[in-house]
Formats: sequence, C-alpha cells, structure tokens
Amino acid sequence: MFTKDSVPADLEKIAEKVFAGKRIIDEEGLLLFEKGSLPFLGMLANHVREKLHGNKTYFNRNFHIEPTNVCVFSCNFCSYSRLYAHREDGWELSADDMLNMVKSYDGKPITEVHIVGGVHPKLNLDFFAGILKKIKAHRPGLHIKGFTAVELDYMFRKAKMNAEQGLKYLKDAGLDSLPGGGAEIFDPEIREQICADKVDADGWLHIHQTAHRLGMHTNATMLYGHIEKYRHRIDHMRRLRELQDKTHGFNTFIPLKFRNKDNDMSHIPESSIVEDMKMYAVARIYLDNFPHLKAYWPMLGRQNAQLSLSFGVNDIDGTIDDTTKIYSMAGAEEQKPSMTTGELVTLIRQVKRKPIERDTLYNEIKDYSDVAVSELQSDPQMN
Ligand code: V47
Ligand code: SF4
Repeated sequence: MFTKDSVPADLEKIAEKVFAGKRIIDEEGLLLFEKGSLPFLGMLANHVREKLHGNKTYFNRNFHIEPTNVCVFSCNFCSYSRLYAHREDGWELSADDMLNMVKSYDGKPITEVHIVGGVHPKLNLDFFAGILKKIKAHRPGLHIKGFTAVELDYMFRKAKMNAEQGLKYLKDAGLDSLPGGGAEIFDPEIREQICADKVDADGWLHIHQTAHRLGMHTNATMLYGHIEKYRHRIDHMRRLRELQDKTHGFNTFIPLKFRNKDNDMSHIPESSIVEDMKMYAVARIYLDNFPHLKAYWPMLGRQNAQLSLSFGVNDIDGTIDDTTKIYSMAGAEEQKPSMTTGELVTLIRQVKRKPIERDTLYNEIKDYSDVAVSELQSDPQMN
C-alpha cells in the first residue's frame, strides 16, 4: 500500500498497529499530526472507516432551532452571540415561535430537531422543559437533540439541580439526546484564552457521562484551527476516548473548523483544507471507540465535506434548513445552509459512496444507492 522508502519507520509502526486493529497511544497520534503525509493519513483513516462502515455514508433529515443568540458568556471565537445589554441586536424566540417552526414541518419526513443557542439569562429550565413538552405533544415521533453542556450547566445551576436531576427533568419533558457543542478545547490554558467563563472540561464531561448513565446518547465536538497546538487536540480526544471506554454513550465525533469572521479572534487565519483533512483522518484513527465521524457541511462547505469522505468521515449531518446562523455569521460559505435529500444523495454518490438516510441514533431508514435521480427530484417528499 505504501513503499518503505516513503514512510519513516515510526509511522510504519503506527500503520501496522492500525491494520492490526490496535489502539494508538497519544505520542503516536501526535506523530501522525506532525509527520504524516496527507495520502498516508488518508489511507489509514479510510481503512478504519471502511472496516467500520464500508461505503455507507449517513445523513439525516433534520432542522435547527436556535432559540436565542443572547448569551451571558463571551467566547472570543463566537460571532453570533449578543450580550443581554445589547439584546436589541439579537433575537429571542417565544415558545410559540418554536412550536410554529416545528409545525411548519408537518407532513414532511423530518426525523430530528436540533435545538442549540446562546445562554440567555432569563430563559430557564422550566421554559425549555415547557417547549420540549409542547413539541412532543405535537409530534411524539420527532427526536429532540438539544442543548449543549454549556446551556445545560447554566440552566441546572440556576434551578439548583445537579446534572442528574436536571437531565432527568428534561428527559421526562421529552429531551432525547444531547448535541456535542460547547466542548471547544478541554485544555485549561487554551480554554482560558478562548472561552474563560463557561463550563470547564470536567463539567462538560460530567454532563455527558450523566446523560449516558441515564440512557441518553450524545455527540462530542472539538473546535480546532485557532491557537491550540496538536498536543491539545490529542489531549481533547484522549479525554473523550477515556469517557467513551467507560460509557459507550457517544455516537459521533464532530471536529468543528474555527471560522474567523467578525469575532475577537478574527486576526487568526483559518486552517487550510489540507489541515482540515488531516484533522478528520487523525480523529478517525485515534478515536477507535467512536462509531461515527461527522463532517458538518454548513461549516466546512459542500465540496470539502465531500472530500472528507476519503479521510475517515462517514456522516455529513442533515438537510438542516436556513435557520441556523451560528456558522454563517462566523464566515461559513453557506449563508442559508439547506440541502434537499436529492442534493445530499447526489453529493455522496458523486464520490462513489453509498447514501443511507439514518435517524439520530443511526438506525438505517433508507438506502438511496439505487434510487433514480429523477425520482429524487420529482417527489416533494424527498425534499
Ligand atoms: O460549541 C461557535 C461552535 C458549537 C464558531 O451534535 C464555532 O450534531 C467554528 O453544538 N467557528 C455549537 N465553530 C454547535 C453544535 C453542533 C453543531 C453541529 C452538529 C452538532 C451535533 C452540534 O459551534 C460551539 C462552537 O464550538 N462555534 N462559533 C466559529 N466561529
Ligand atoms: Fe455563548 Fe455559545 Fe457563543 Fe460561547 S459559543 S458566546 S456560549 S453562544
């Protein structure tokens, strides 16, 4: 697969481990970042990806609700939040606004709503529990993936509940799983510089561990490509891998590329596409106990998401819709991120992968390998 001349001995040893299905250690992960060529990393990551999933590439039909961009925190990388004092520049959706958004999908084969927003000082646990109940009453089958550990930590502290009490309360109201946001970079020195005031690594991990213990699945993200070094990325993934060994509750790891428009870190250049593909590949190789690796296409762009399918990625998220602003405000090319099922399927097929619609928990809903493109375009239910 590769010639001995082209691969240094230390990397060759890592390749042998990966092909033997063995776990790599932190130093080896670091070496991959520092010395691995793109084709070498792509080959190893693709081996792991195909061993787990063959050509299957998952997507789902979802939409996002961002309840507010008013936030008590001021993460330096965030282009989206507004402090409460400047809330006239922001938005706050009422419970009815959110329910109406859900109702606008009546009759459409959406399987998931993703709810993530700023940490509003006046919106509390009961407000969100009320929304969950209303959504479930209207559409019981809709999976609700909602609230980052940052939002939850704040809500629970204000309600004087611990993570277990708070999560049980929201689960009873209809919350099904947690998204992976708020993780950023766990290392305390980097965290201090980019998002000093919000929940720390242990707090984030504790909320996810508790959710797993209560039978909920969650995702994990990492914000990369800013001031962190490769060793911080490995440290971040090590903490996730260790928790996953204990709970097996994580579904997906989602590396989020830092976008630099209109925020306090705008002077930092964005990572190159080569660096992005390396990130996916090393994540796929290192996180051997994570079933899925997701490229979030509204952030990365469609073509790069397509490319990532050769670097370990097996999931490109969903149809979304045009209501998510967190990335467009940070400079993502997609100003109104929305793809029809036909577009997603075509994107996956163009790189000769197998498009599979999934639900949030990766149960397979439909294999689109042999569905004619004309059928995808003409059937409104497909959109
Ligand atoms: O934690 C904010 C990121 C995250 C920027 O679980 C930025 O399926 C890049 O939770 N550049 C929230 N990233 C988003 C989130 C999410 C997204 C997609 C899928 C899932 C999932 C979860 O957005 C934040 C932060 O890391 N973010 N600003 C920025 N300028
Ligand atoms: Fe608030 Fe989240 Fe933005 Fe941080 S990233 S300022 S917690 S909305």
